[in-house]
Amino acid sequence: MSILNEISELLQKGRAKQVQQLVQNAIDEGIEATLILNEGLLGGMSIIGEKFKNNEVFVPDVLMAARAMNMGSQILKPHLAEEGIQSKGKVCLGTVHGDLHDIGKNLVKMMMEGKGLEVVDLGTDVLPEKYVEVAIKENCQVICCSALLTTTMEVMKDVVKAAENAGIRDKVKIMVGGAPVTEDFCREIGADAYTVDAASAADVAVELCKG
Ligand code: B1M
Repeated sequence: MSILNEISELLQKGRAKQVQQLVQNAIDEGIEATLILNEGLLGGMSIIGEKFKNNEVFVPDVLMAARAMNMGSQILKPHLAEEGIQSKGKVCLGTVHGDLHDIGKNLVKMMMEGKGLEVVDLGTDVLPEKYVEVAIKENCQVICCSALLTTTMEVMKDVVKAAENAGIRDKVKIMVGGAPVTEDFCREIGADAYTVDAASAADVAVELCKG
């Protein structure tokens, strides 16, 4: 079995320490960090997601896999980031109100920091007004919202409205993403940008900060 398959298998079993060790071994073998992320960690996470959907595994299994995912990506962090670069802008980022999924949001943060952006992490379950309050206080150029549930993605509309009500809509860009979110949805709610993954979110945020 290849080391990337092994990482995926161990992640599915929630063996966080072994995942961490194997990620380190893969780096030492010279395997690219993005490949380890996409094929090892995210590969395993997507299999767990399918099993969760089919009731083959349950919440505790998913939580253990999520912990392994987070610990594995911590090892990758310095390898994904271009260190020591000047700030290219400032954004605030959070998972919307009612939603506790944070793995994708954490990856977006990691990629954005890697591109030289300052990221104010608001965590999960973030109220629309909180994004706006922090964007004003911290002088953020972009508000970034993540959602994983079809029910909570609707909160993104309220974030756009909250920015309009606070009179900052022309000064701050709003980016949206997460598994159920689409380009059409982004347009429909009046947000500025949607990206399908964390790496392109970081590229687009850098561009938006330039503007
Ligand atoms: Co939940 N969950 N979950 N879950 N969970 C999903 C999302 C689900 C699809 C599973 C399923 O049924 N197949 C389903 C949603 C169904 C729907 O809405 N249509 C679901 C459900 C139903 C639930 C609960 C309601 C289950 C329950 O309690 N009955 C509950 C809700 C809790 C809540 O939030 N209020 C729940 C709970 C949980 C756990 C706590 C057990 C755990 C979360 C742990 C954690 O995050 N710390 C969990 C997990 C792990 C999942 C799955 C298995 C994996 C999600 C994940 O982390 N993926 C998920 C199934 C799946 O996705 N296959 C599922 C990996 C992550 C890297 O991907 O977040 O999509 P993702 O991020 C991607 C892109 O989307 C993008 O970048 C990342 C990759 O590059 N991206 C952005 C993300 N944010 C972005 C922002 C951007 C741009 C790109 O710009 C700002």
